[in-house]
Amino acid sequence: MYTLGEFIIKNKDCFSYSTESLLRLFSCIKLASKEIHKEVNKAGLTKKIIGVSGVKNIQGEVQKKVDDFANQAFINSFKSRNVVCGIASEESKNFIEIKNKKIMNNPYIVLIDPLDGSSNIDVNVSIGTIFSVYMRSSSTKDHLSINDFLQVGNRQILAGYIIYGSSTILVYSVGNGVHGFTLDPSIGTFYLSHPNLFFPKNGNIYSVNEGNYTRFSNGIKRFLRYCQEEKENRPYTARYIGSLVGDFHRNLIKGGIYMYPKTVFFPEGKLRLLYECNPIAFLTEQAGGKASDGKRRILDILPKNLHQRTPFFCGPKEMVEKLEEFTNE
Ligand code: AHM
Ligand code: MG
Repeated sequence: MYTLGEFIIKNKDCFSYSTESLLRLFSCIKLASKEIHKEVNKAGLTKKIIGVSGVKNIQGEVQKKVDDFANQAFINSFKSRNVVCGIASEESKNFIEIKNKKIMNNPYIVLIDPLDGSSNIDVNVSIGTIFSVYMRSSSTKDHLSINDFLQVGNRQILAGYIIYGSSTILVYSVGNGVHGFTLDPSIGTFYLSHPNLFFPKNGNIYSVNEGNYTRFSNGIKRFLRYCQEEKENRPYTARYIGSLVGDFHRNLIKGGIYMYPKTVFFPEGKLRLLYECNPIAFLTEQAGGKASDGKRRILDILPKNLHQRTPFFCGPKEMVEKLEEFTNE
């Protein structure tokens, strides 16, 4: 059984950039995720990460203590290792430039949703971290600019997530398939457990917050009726946790489509293009699937601002293409 580090070294030719940098990036990600794993697993016993922090984040949402804890864990971990020159987080208004001459020479920037689906922590349901890495677009001689972060998703060089569920699993891709590693908490090591993840054929799950049904467009409503029809391998089964990482992870393994369309409350969609949709879209495509805003490929959207939202649909190609037939009618 390979550890994550051994797997990276064995597959070093799959990453076009420096293997040492990739190992260092993962050293940051592993450390912060193990800190979160440790806190999440004793969440019922401590008030440290349960409940609200009293602060609102950039989206105007009340920040949970766990959001703040996870944000700090990742920022500290990335700041203290000489590997990224900038960080943008769903929980922070502006990007952070690491102003250390030596570090500014590093070409990598990271975008992160430190704790997605955090409202689930109070009820012991799976939550996750989502991350993606790009090369900065400006010269290492200059200060970072917003354009270093506003890149199209198809320029990601690394994307992944960590799910804190019945076990803690790290799933990533550098553009050469999708691989999952399960944490053995007794020794703090991630071992390869899910090599070459690929959406299975004949997926039959649909995941959407159906409480928003009356606010969906007619195209989405018709697609949902299609999912519920008794024909071929339908009706599909409905599964929705309300935790993107948890819903996506299940759909990737079992075969299903995830949907977060526009609603009256979220006229642009709820999920954030940079922190949530782009990395999940990258993994989706690497696993043989498709990710779309209903009309366009997610990975082709040029972001206009750091916290931009978008409608989001991802899953096995044939399911997303079927949905697009309805949304494009
Ligand atoms: P968050 O980033 O504030 O945690 O919100 C994102 C989460 C996703 O994990 C999940 O898929 C979605 O919001 C659920 O939204 P809803 O409760 O509206 O169904
Ligand atoms: Mg989120």
